[in-house]
Amino acid sequence: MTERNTSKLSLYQYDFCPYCLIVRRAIKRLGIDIEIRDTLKHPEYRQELIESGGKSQVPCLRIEKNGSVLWMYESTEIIDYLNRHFGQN
Ligand SMILES: N[C@@H](CCC(=O)N[C@@H](CS)C(=O)NCC(=O)O)C(=O)O
Repeated sequence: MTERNTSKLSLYQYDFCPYCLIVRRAIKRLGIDIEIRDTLKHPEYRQELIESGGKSQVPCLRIEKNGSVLWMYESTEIIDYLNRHFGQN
């Protein structure tokens, strides 16, 4: 089922990361609104990513669902997730 509520998603990333760019392009193509958290411009986001996600690697999609949080690393996995949840099918 197509879902439009993205309020529980945020993307940890930074501008000059090529893997982040392809995720940002997928977000744009899908026309969804996801909070972007730049880990270079905002060291507190990087710290949060390391402490809660487990590593500083970007992109990472933070998914908050039913009170629990999932930290999804890997651009291909993130794009698959977004296509599954927000793509038209
Ligand atoms: N296989 C990963 C590669 C991601 C990756 O290599 N990201 C780099 C930035 S382009 C990174 O996070 N390096 C470690 C760091 O910045 O702490 C993916 O497709 O998402």
